[in-house]
Amino acid sequence: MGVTAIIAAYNEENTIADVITALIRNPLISEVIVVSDGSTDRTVEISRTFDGVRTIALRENRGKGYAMRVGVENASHDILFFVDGDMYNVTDAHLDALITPVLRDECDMNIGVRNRGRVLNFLHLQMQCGPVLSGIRVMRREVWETVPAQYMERFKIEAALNCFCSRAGFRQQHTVIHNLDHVLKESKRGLMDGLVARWDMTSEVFLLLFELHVFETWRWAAPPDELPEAEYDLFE
Ligand SMILES: Nc1nc2c(ncn2[C@@H]2O[C@H](COP(=O)(O)OP(=O)(O)OP(=O)(O)O)[C@@H](O)[C@H]2O)c(=O)[nH]1
Ligand SMILES: [Mg+2]
Repeated sequence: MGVTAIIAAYNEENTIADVITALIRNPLISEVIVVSDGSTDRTVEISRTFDGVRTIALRENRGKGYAMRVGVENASHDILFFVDGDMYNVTDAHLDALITPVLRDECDMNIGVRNRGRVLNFLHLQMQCGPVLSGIRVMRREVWETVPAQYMERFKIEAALNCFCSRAGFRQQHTVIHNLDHVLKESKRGLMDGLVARWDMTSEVFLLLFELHVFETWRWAAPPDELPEAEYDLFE
């Protein structure tokens, strides 16, 4: 089974080339798709310089989950590997540790969790203190398809994947990844804009967790299940 790597990227001109380079040289990955979510920097230009990488340029910023959905619609393979565009120090060892458990059918979704030290890892993963929201994850297409369209939105998508993957009885695994770094919002956008973006992301996820795990049990009406068509340019 082939693996499609999908990078949903918003203004990642500083790191996207290194991420793409790591992905295209990995023999387990058959296809790389970059979905630029209305980026206003050189993300699309840089991505287009790589042979064999499909670059999808959404004309406006639609949010991470939406960009991932467009990536999946254009993916040729049934194992989907979502990768953040702001990582650095990505090695084959990282990629193999994430992909191999799904290829070997040891799980249906493998979530890459950045190492935070033994105590915090234990609290986070074994004691389940707080949701595992990492965007670096590999899954079978069937897992992706468990998520209703209205949750393929902005930063809701990771919490929604966790929830609907479990509800459908698919197997989730966590793999701790060492020495994989990423750029924080505050350094990408500046302190104030970064803090505002962090607040938006955190409150969105918190409200979604409330909705999925508390409110949904007694909600009287389901929201619409359709998202509007995306407008984009495809370069390959
Ligand atoms: N498609 C899309 N992707 C986004 C958007 N905002 C961020 N991303 C991407 O999502 C990934 C993670 O984004 P970050 O904002 O760094 O979020 P994070 O890494 O969870 O949080 P930090 O701890 O602040 O770094 C990167 O690949 C971003 O390019 C957006 O509006 N649309
Ligand atoms: Mg980041």
